[in-house]
Amino acid sequence: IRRSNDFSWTAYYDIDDIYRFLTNTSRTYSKLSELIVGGQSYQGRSILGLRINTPGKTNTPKPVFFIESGIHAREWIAPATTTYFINELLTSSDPKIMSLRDQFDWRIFPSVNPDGYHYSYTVDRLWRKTLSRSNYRCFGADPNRNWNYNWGKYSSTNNPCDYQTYAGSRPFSEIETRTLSSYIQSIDNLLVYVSLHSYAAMLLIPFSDSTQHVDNYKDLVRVGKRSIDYGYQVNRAERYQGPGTAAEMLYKSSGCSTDWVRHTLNTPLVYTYELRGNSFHWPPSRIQEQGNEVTQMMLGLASEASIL
Ligand code: ING
Ligand code: ZN
Repeated sequence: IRRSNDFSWTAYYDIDDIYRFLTNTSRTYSKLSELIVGGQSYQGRSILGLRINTPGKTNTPKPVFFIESGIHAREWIAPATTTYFINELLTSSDPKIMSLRDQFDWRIFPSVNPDGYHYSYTVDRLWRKTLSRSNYRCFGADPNRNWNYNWGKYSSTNNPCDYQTYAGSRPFSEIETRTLSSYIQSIDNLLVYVSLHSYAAMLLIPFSDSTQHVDNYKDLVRVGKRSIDYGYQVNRAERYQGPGTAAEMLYKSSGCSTDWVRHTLNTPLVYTYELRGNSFHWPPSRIQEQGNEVTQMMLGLASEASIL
């Protein structure tokens, strides 16, 4: 049996260890947090997350701050920085962090594609997709092209053998996106939705397939800029670009989680962070550096969102 202090941020861990960290953390901090299930995977794993919803002074429900991380299997820095942030939220004695922690109902999912992550960890480092099988010789679909909004239009293929962006056989063909989306849909009071990817050092806003701006574009940009500012203070290295739509900053794409959330639930603050790096192999000795940066970016977002 492993103890919770076996987990660190100087190495990358396989999915069982990440989920064990969540389970152990929910026990260690049972007054502050609980283990939650956001959905299921093709191979039968539960998509685990942590809810941090400290008791408030009143009974009014707090706004929900949702973090979806690791939807792409090979982007290991995303789950690693997400567990780092969880640990910061629960252990920090910094009054600013504690205050922001207490202002939101946090739902944090470090790895929403657990099968793919395990496959990337053990078999094929650059695997991106899920592991679902049809009667076809190739397997897996891109879980960030599989959501039911403008499905299949841009940066998507209908070829199951495409290593990157096969959109799946139909919208929500993947059990991970289907179950996670219904979990998200069941949340009242969703204020912030964040999706973590790598790598580009960029902050993206909806919609990914359009250069047109959403009605609260100004708020999205102001809050996003604050988040980038907070992150920049940590290392004063590379400043994140943006915020802008994926269509403006990268390429048009559709079927992404963030677009579905924005369109279907009309969630005000929806962001995709492309974390830093120049490959998917960010050195384990430098996880903490980006962990700190992600922590500050989330706190910058939270501080600006809480006065919205
Ligand atoms: N990039 C994202 C991708 O899914 C993205 C970019 C994210 C586009 C969200 C649109 C919306 O292709 C990586 N690196 O995965
Ligand atoms: Zn990605």
